[in-house]
Amino acid sequence: MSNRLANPHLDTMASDFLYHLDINVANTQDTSDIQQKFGDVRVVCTGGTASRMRELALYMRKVLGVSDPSDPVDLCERGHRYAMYKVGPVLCVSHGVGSSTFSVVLHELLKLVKYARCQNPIFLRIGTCGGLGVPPGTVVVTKDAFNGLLRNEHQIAILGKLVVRPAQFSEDVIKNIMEYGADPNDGFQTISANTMGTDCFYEGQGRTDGAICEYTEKDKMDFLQKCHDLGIRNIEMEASMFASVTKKVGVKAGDVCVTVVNRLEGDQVTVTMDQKHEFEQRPFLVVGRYIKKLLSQNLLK
Ligand code: R2B
Repeated sequence: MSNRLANPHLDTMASDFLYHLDINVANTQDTSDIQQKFGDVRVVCTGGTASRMRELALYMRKVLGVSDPSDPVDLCERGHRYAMYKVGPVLCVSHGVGSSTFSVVLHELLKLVKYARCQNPIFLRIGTCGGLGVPPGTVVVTKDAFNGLLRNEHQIAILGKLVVRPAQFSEDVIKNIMEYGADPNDGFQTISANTMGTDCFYEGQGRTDGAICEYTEKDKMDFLQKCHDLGIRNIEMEASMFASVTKKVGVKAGDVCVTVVNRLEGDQVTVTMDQKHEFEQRPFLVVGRYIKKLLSQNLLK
């Protein structure tokens, strides 16, 4: 990551309040306080809920051999929007549901690591998703991110115009996660495949069980088959935004999600909460091994 983001206006700001994180960069010319607090961060892990990110923080303590009996501290508690935990060089941050809530915290996190002068930090999303032709519990490491129009890009309205940006994740992050994170003895499959990120959980993902539906079951199945033919094996709500923003600013990133339903067999998520919880540990395992290798072998370049 270069020490500049894709925004020349930032260079003219004397201070910068990262509002949703409740972090004040009081002097952008002298960020030594931010550097002291966050300068050692090498990996930023993001995921939907605050409780899952707290659990991930506890898990990362084990992975990194950090012995700390105290309760993890939410560094953004006063912001009341997102939760952030720090375990040595790893940040675990919640992002809510979907691209819109995620993009808010992503912009602020990218500015945070810039002000903190972090060295080539890697951004990861650890999430849940619907699967496409794979059994529930499968972990999918995203290759290309498609939007709801089945294009390998992200679209965003800016100043009244549609701006289209490419949405691919870093090839070496994908390769390293597959090589060091996946283990055939895990008892579940970890695959690398394309992901569709939509702006809506119901109609946007072709579900027939939302409050509105104006298509038939056959229309839905034709669409899902088309997705499958494009190599899409999971559907969530963040991948195309996440891939495009990180690509635009030159930060390496990866998306690792566990499927909770096979959409070729139904729309409703019917796994029990215990099963869902067990599934949610799977990306922890994969990403935990990857991060351990990354930090020990200094793959962060
Ligand atoms: C997967 O799970 C959430 C919706 O239930 C959403 O964040 C996603 O992409």
